[in-house]
Amino acid sequence: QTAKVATKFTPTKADYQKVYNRIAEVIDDASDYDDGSYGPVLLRLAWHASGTYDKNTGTGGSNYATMRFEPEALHGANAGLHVARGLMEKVKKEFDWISYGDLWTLAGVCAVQEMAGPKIPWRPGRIDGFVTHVTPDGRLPDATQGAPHIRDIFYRMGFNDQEIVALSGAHALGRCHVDRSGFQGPWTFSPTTFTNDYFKLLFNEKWVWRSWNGPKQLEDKKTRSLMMLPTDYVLTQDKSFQKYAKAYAEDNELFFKDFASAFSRLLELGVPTQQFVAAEPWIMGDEA
Ligand code: DDH
Repeated sequence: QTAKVATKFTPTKADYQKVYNRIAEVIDDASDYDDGSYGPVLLRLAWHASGTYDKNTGTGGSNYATMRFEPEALHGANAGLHVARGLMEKVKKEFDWISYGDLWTLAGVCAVQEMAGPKIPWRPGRIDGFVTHVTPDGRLPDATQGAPHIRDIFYRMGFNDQEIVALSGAHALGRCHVDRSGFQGPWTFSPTTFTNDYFKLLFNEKWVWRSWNGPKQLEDKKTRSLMMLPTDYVLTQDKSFQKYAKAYAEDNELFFKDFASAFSRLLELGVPTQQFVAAEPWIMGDEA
């Protein structure tokens, strides 16, 4: 007689690749949504799940996926992200062994890569936490503010000026929604393709304050169809930010390389190293 041994399912890279492939299908199944892709809103979910990290207390970050809980789901900055969480809930039903933190960060990686961006090194190991792990409101950037605020927020996560600017290039993608943030419109003419156009447009277009009833935002003088947030425009005004923003406007390859490394790090903030199942991050999507 053979003894029955209870075996715990240990997912391999191939299993995570299956999740990635499913997310890629979800991203494209969006003919009636925004610009025809769920990629931008999924990227925003991965960023807001990770960007709560505080290096001084070691709290926040993607480890416990605390945006599942009401206090954090209702934080003003997270308005609209229920769309992204709802999409991932369906994927979670099919692959119930993956943690929410791994799922959401993998969705961010998939979004960038499927929208023609750089490969983002990623590895699994996040665990689901509890409501007690929720961080206080106010840890994500406020678009109405200036350079000191941007530095406060991102230095708290452990990033420097160059990394702040590189990460901001994500605004090549997606758009603002009046019913989510109060702001309106896309930053670029190709909001579902990852490019350095955000930086190019910042310097090549003339940006003027939009006259409207909404919050202060800029529009391009020529077509009046693009927008910049006050925090975006600061990247052209602050001397240190400007240096990096110009470099990224001139060199797409440099932007891709620096974005990939800063974003990969962002996704791992607050995750104890011993939790990661692999010593080095993986490149997903290669065997899709
Ligand atoms: Fe952002 N972002 N973001 N952002 N963001 C918005 C949309 C998107 C700020 C404010 C806003 C990053 C940095 C900043 C994306 C990615 C990233 C919106 C509009 C506001 C407001 C939301 C809405 O109405 O739907 C501010 C302020 C900052 C800052 O750094 C000072 C970073 C670092 C990222 C990243 O991914 C690394 C993406 C993508 C969107 C588009 C979402 C969508 O639904 O489309």
